[in-house]
Order: sequence, then C-alpha cells, then structure tokens
Amino acid sequence: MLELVFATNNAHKLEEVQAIVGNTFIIKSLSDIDCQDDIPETGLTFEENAQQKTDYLVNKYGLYCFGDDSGLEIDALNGEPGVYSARYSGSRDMEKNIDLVLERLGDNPQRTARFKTVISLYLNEQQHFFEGTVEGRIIEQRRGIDGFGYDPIFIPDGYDKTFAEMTADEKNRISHRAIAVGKLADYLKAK
Ligand code: ITT
Repeated sequence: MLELVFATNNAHKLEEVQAIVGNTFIIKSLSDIDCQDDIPETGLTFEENAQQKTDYLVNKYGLYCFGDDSGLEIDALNGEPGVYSARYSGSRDMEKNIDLVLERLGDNPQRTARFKTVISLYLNEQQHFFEGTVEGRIIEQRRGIDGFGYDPIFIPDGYDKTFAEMTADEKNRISHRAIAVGKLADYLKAK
C-alpha cells in the first residue's frame, strides 16, 4: 500500500487525518522517519506554507509526502489570523490566541469566518494541491472541550454547536480538513 509522510507536528491533525483516510493509504508521521525539525512556515498564503512543508521533506529525505496549512479567516479582522493562526498572540498558547480574537472582535455583530485547509501532495515527482473550506461564525464565549485550536469559538453554518462541542466523527464529516483530505483520498484512489 502507498505510504506517505504527513509533514505535521500537530498530533490532533494527524489523528483527524488518519480517521478520515481510513485505509486508503498508510500515513507515516515525522517521528516515524526520525525528523524532529521545526519545518519553516514563512509563506504569506496557505498554499506557500503547505508547499514549504513538502519541499522540505522532499529535499531532505526524498520521500513522497503531504503537508497542510490551515487556519481561521475572520472577515471583520480582514482575514486574520489567517496564516498566523498558530501564533496569533505571539505564542502557541491557544488560550491567548482565542482571547486575542475575542478581544479584537469585541461586540462587533459582523462575525462571519471560515476555516481553510490547503494540502500539498508530492508524489511521483509531481506537485498537487487540494483545498477545503468551511464557512461559519465566531461566537462571543468559548463552548465545548473537544477538538483543538479555535474549535471552541467556531460554529459552522447550518449547525448550532461549535466544533469543540462535536464528536470527532461529526467534525470529521464536515470540516475544512475533511473536505481537503477527501479530495486527496479520491485522487489517490483514482490513480
Ligand atoms: P503543523 O504546521 O505542524 O502542521 P500547526 O498547528 O502549525 O501544525 P497549521 O499551521 O496548519 O497547524 O494551523 C495553524 C493553526 O490554525 C492551528 O495551530 C490551529 O490553531 C488553527 N487550526 C487549524 N485547523 C484547525 C481546526 O480544525 N480547528 C481549530 N483550529 C484549527
């Protein structure tokens, strides 16, 4: 079966993607290949960052791999935190990152937002991209304890629960990452 390295240091993302792809292909983690590096993410777009992750592994290890970059775009904050989602407050502390989003939004009634994922795949000397987006809104106070990142303050359109109030299965049926990973899996199945 095809083996692909997933260029992520985020254990939650690895778990989500593993659950979504089932046995379409085998996912190896960075620790499976003994890579402890903090792969640079200096691009200005999700595409650039996703490709930086796969370029890094291809150049260093010559392995077929995929990597994603994802984040939250809030319309009233001009698309922020966007590519800065992981370190919006200057650190990876998600309590602080969420606090900063809520503080910047204040009582602004315009709270539309979306999660976006772009996956870069490097396979057979070719580069491919797959995208997934889920529209929703930011609530005023955290709700729920599941998931990770900004999940407690994001309610997807058509639901009244935050991502953090959903089970992993529920989130994995509708999330930005599920959509992008679904496209990746379909592409690999059709090969
Ligand atoms: P890697 O770069 O090692 O993969 P990361 O945590 O930096 O891990 P990303 O750059 O893709 O991951 O995502 C940036 C941040 O966006 C992430 O740390 C979360 O805060 C947020 N994010 C991404 N996907 C999310 C999701 O499904 N739910 C909640 N927040 C999410």
